[in-house]
Amino acid sequence: MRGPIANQRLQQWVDEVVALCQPDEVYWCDGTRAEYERLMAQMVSSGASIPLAKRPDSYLFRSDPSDVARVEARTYISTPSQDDAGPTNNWIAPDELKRTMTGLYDGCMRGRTAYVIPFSMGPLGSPMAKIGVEVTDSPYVVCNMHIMTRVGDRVLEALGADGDFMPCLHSVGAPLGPGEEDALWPCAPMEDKYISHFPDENLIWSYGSGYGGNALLGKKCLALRVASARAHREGWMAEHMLILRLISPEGRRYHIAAAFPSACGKTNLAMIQPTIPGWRAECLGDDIAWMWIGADGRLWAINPEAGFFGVAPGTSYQSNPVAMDTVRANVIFTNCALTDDGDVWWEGMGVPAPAHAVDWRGHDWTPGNAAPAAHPNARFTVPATQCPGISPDWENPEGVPIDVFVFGGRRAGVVPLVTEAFDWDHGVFLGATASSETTAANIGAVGALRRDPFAMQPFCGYNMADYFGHWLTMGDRLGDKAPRIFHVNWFRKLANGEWLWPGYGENSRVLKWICDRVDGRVAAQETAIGYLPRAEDLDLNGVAVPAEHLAELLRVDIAAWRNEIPDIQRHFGQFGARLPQRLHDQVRALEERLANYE
Ligand code: OXD
Ligand code: MN
Repeated sequence: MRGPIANQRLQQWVDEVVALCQPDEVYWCDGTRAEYERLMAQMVSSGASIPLAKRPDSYLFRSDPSDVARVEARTYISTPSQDDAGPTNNWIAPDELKRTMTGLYDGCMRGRTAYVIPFSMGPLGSPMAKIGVEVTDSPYVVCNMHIMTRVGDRVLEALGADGDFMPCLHSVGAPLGPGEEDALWPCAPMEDKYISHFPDENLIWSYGSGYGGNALLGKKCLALRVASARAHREGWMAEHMLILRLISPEGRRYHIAAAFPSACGKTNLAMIQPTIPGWRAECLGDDIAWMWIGADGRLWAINPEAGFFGVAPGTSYQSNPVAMDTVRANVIFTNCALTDDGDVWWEGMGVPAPAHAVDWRGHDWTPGNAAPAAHPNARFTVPATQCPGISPDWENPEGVPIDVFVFGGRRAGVVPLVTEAFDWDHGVFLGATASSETTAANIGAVGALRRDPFAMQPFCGYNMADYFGHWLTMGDRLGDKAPRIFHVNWFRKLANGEWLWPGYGENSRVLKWICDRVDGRVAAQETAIGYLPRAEDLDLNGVAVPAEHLAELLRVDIAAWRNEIPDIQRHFGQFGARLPQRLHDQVRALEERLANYE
């Protein structure tokens, strides 16, 4: 046990948590490799973690079958007034939520150790970095936090005696009676799970789930939900965006921040290897961007995370060779299948299914089995430093200047391959109306269409209408230094289900058009929905895209777009008078343009 903590407020908060949760022991994490290995060894001996004979220093965990994804239905933004959480968030008044959760936390760590994890989101020393402290009773969470954030003594040193931190309380919600045997993946039933945010207090309380997005509180909870509310108050931005550097053959660097809903290929795009000769890419982040206006008036960005928590199924040497090389060793896998020779396997890995495996539930599995071997939301947790495509600037405390925003979603129809916004307000409209077919990253229906503004629907910690207003204000402040805004859709399909666009590395062809637009090197056609490339404007040398596919990818289907309007109005209608007038103006302008392009 360490001596007294210099930061009184931290010591006091930990004392309060310990008095409430009553763990058997309290352990302050130092963030060392030895600590990681010790905890992992304990989990191996309990059976919770399976070492992989075929992958050095790598482990497989199987979650409880009920605890496989984020639980949006049990996620709360608890502001004093419900209006401040807005119609897209679940809300319970802070007093009531704290009362309910205090009841659940009372004695919830009995039989367990409370781990205190001081962590930094953002490189220590960056003007943008924020310190959090997570108290958790899950050693799985500690090991994942080691990878996803910067953990330990160096954070306490940076915090000092009076530094500010965001308190993050997490329990799996499964106290142990004397002598009671632990579950391999302890968690609470769905109705007792709460993922709660008190944005006005920069406070997070999570109970009942061990799954990444619900339990690694630095990620979605702190770096998006609480940070977005804080960014609104303080005049910066916390976004669900990858950060990518593209380098032209001449050496010009373009920094792209791109927002896609969960499981829409964000990690693939973050690690893209351009197929166009001479173009290169470097990855700076795959999930979250924090951005602020620098002294030069431009928008600068850092990735607050230190690792990748990626979706495994579908990751292959075809879809994401860089990720495959990143996960060769030193990885925590969750809910993948286990092969008989001691490796992981998942659907879409690009190698034949093993003749026999143990599926994510721990059952025997053979090809032809109706259920998948890996859960569709199976994950890998891996340090960013292991990524062969990581940018030398990924930890630069000053960040990188953003040239371009890209929004996107998964739409089988209607939405073209790429569209450039007419101007900032139109770009905000594209972000605010972005939509996608739902995936397995959240528990719920898969394949239904939902509006997912800026890919922030599950992650915006305040009223989404005010968030739209914040984007408009940021554009006003950035003026002619504002990044240009584009919308992409890699997921167009023919009626027979065939993909229209090859995707993956070939997406660089769209990114090249975007970069050429930024520097005024290529033309575009003005359409009712924005600027689109003409077929000849895209560099398609070396890729076979049938002319009729290309025509469809770049077609603006006026009738289909008219059909979108009622849904956009319904979507905006939920915000009532709080929706900025400038977005109403955008709907009207779109209607008028659609009428003119009859
Ligand atoms: C994620 C998500 O885990 O968006 O990144 O769900
Ligand atoms: Mn995400």
